[in-house]
Amino acid sequence: MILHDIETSSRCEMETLQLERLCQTVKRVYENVPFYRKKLTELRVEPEQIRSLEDVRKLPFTTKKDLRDNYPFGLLAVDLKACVRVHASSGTSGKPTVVAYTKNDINNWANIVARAIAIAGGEPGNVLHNAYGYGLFTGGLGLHYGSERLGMVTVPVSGGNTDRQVMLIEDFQPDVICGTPSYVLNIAERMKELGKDPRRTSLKYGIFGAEPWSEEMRRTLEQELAIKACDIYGLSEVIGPGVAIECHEAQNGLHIAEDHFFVEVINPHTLEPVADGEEGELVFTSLTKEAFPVIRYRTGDIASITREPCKCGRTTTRMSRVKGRVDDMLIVRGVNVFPSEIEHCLLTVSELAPHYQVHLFRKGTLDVVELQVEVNERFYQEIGGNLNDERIGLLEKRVHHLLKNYCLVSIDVKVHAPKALPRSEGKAIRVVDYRKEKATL
Ligand code: DLL
Repeated sequence: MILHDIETSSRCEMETLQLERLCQTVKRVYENVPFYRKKLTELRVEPEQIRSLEDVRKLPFTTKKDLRDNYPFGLLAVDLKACVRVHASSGTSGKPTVVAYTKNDINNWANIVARAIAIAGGEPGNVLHNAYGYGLFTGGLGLHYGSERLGMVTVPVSGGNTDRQVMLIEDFQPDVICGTPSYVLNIAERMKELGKDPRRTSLKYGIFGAEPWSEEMRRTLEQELAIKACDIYGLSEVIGPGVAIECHEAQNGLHIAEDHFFVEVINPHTLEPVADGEEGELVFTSLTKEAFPVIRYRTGDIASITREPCKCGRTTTRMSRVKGRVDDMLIVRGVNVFPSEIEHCLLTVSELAPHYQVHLFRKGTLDVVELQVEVNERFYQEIGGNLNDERIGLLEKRVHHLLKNYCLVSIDVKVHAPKALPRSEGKAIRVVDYRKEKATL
């Protein structure tokens, strides 16, 4: 369902709107945020010098470190009293990064997410089961307000308490489910444990994001739950969920809400733009935010973009699936590997379950990468629950070779019984790094 004319506007119309909003945003931060005023002054850039979209390249980048250095409210462009909400994203170390919203920001965000849900197949009057966590994380409340704005019956379940999720899906008959792909997979697994068939629920569409997931994981989720699954992307620094989403018609790239966010893709080393279709780091400039505008925010997320029209009729720029974060990338003996590439390989192996973690150890001076993965119930039964069966050793070798061919690195593989690995209730932890702990022993 196309909610707004801007989704099908010509490039010229979209770019005219973007330029007008970019100029307003630069003026806003120059006048109201000392951090940006100082950076622009150092670069000798005045807001009046921004006359075309290419001029965005005259502007400074903003990083997560800048947000931390100005914790909690140093980058606000309005008085805190003019805000009605704050969110934060949990940092891996130290303080979280904090963002704030005015009433208009919340209103715009609800419209952005309503449009996103409609792009992914939701319709007014549908029931939406929202299993994203409610709280400082933007997933729960972000989807919640968008769902209400679209006129859906919104079930604010939040993450966790999986048995209750199963019961509510059975009783409330939702059409759409939202959550991290890893958590929704756990809900499906729990349904089976409880003797229910996850393919026979009322669900038709899934809106999954907040963590990297692969095309194979999409296939698994679609098969397990008999739904159409679309990828939703966003980050709290830019607004939260809704920055981009796949359409259910094509499921081929995520439509960026370009009337609110200007996208660039850069080489993270040279900081120069890369060509359309080439992978690089996504950089966003907000175009309509009042409380917390961001200029050229370096997301750390790796993807590419295309401006080719989509078969759904929308003309907005699309981004590819996010392959991973620059800081989640493993460098194994000089070769770069993302956990999503490991996921891609292991989901093609019929004996394995889609539950895995990558562990990093140090043996002497060498870094060792070990993939922990579960076998599925069927294969476990076949080997009579005996992990010493010679077929396990052969399976580990086979997966090792598969990874070597696809990712070009040597990764040790350790196969476990079903349900041996931790399950997520939100963002899955795919990489556990034991190297620092070992070093301090
Ligand atoms: O994860 C916002 C969100 C909520 C997006 C619900 C989608 C659905 P943060 O907690 O600030 O915000 O984390 C943002 O999560 O920079 C990416 O690394 C990752 N991420 C988000 N969506 C996707 C996705 C929310 N679809 C960080 N695919 C981002 C891959 C994603 N990674």
